[in-house]
Amino acid sequence: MTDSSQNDFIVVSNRLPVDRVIEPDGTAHWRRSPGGLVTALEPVMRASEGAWVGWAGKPDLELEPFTEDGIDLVPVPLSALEVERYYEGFSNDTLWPLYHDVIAAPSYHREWWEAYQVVNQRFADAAAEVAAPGATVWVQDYQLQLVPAMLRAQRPDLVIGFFNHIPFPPYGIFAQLPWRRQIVEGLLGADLIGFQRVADAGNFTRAVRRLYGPTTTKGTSIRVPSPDGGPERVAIAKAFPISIDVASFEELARRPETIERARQIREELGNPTTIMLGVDRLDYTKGIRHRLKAYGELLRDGDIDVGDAVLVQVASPSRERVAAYMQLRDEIELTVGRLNGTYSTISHNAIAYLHHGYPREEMAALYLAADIMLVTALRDGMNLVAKEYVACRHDDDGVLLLSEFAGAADELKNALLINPHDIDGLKESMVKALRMPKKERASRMRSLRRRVRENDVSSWSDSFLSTLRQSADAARSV
Ligand code: GDG
Repeated sequence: MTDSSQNDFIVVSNRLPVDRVIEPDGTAHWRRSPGGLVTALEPVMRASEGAWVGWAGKPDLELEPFTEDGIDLVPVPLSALEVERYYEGFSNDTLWPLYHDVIAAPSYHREWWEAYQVVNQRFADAAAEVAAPGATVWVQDYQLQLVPAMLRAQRPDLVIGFFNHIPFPPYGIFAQLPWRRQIVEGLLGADLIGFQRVADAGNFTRAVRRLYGPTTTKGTSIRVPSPDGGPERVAIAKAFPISIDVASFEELARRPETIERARQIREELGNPTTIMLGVDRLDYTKGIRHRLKAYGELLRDGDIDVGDAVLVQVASPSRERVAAYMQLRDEIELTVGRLNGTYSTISHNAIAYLHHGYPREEMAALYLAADIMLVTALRDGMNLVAKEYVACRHDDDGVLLLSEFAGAADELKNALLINPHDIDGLKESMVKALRMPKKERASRMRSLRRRVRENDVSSWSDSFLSTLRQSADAARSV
């Protein structure tokens, strides 16, 4: 660990980019979690004495800062009650459903909001403590929306960026939040507030106008009043669509062992003509129920035969202590059981349902094996699965069905865009994908691949950080 007050670049996110692994002999060590964010930020971290501030993922664990794989990590402790109220409660049962168009009903509890404020202050304090004078701090996501203003209050010298990985809802929905004003004030502590889609940035600036008056915003610029009556600042709200480490997915998918594993998967599934694939955290925003409904009707109507086609659904376990997620799991597993009971044969299953997390290597093989990728989210900030599928298809084959409610639809226009609420439309697109001639598949996939290559995760972080520097310079020269 470097001198603890000397970090020039700091990332603050709910979770540190490492997981604690306990070996069978009881020894514990840390393993880097595979997310794209770490990959994108690693070069910046190394070039500028970087540090990462976040929770280590276990409640009631007090840890000193440590270095893992060359990254300085600053753990922020959370008690079991804070995990329940700040994380499972306010973040995942208030903000998550509210920001995803109230697909599930958000719960509003004052004690959750209390915990959210206390924990956000703790993250802000931890970042303020390790930041060198004039350092750049990049705060990530909806769990930490109060951190920018809390940080600015104690360290006005810092350059502060914020990126929201999930959608920002229209004001008519956002206005439900009893603490809507405090959340907007928290975000406005940043010099640059980044969103996935242009529409999200627009929703945010409209919320600012509703709360602060119509003259506070012009284009992407927002005039932020000073809390102590001092001079105004300017903050920028703008879209920066996130991406993946395209080259590393492609490299993985080109390995002979991945290609062989993809062949094996097809064989183990009984060599069907068509493999359809869904890969999602088991979350009600992902539209898994809508997908199953459409698939079930295609089986019922005889458009799909279990001897010819199979649906592989990876539903990785997620937020298993939140009631809405427990209920969703029950509903999905009931539906899968019914469909398999009705349509499977001794030799062929209608649906291969997998409630597991898999290593990246297996994911790449699944992407390569899948003839049709189903992304049917009801609302999704971006959806990286869609981009990973495209990155893996170096054979220029495979059809991507993509919900127009996922941020990825703004870029991946050559996918088959669908409205998951329109079950007949979804079925038609699935049949179209099943029958699509090879030539059309190849030309669509080539164009999708060009698009994904143009904006990978390092162009995303470079573009955010260079706009952040410009915004901060402009704000300081006012
Ligand atoms: C949020 C926003 C936005 C899933 N199962 C396994 C596995 N995954 C990986 C996927 C993908 C990631 O998890 C999921 O990313 P998504 O973008 O699809 O969705 P969220 O988790 O909801 O992410 C989203 C994202 O933040 C980034 O800004 O795009 O809109 O909701 O990378 O591959 N990975 C492995 N095994 C699994 O079983 N290895």
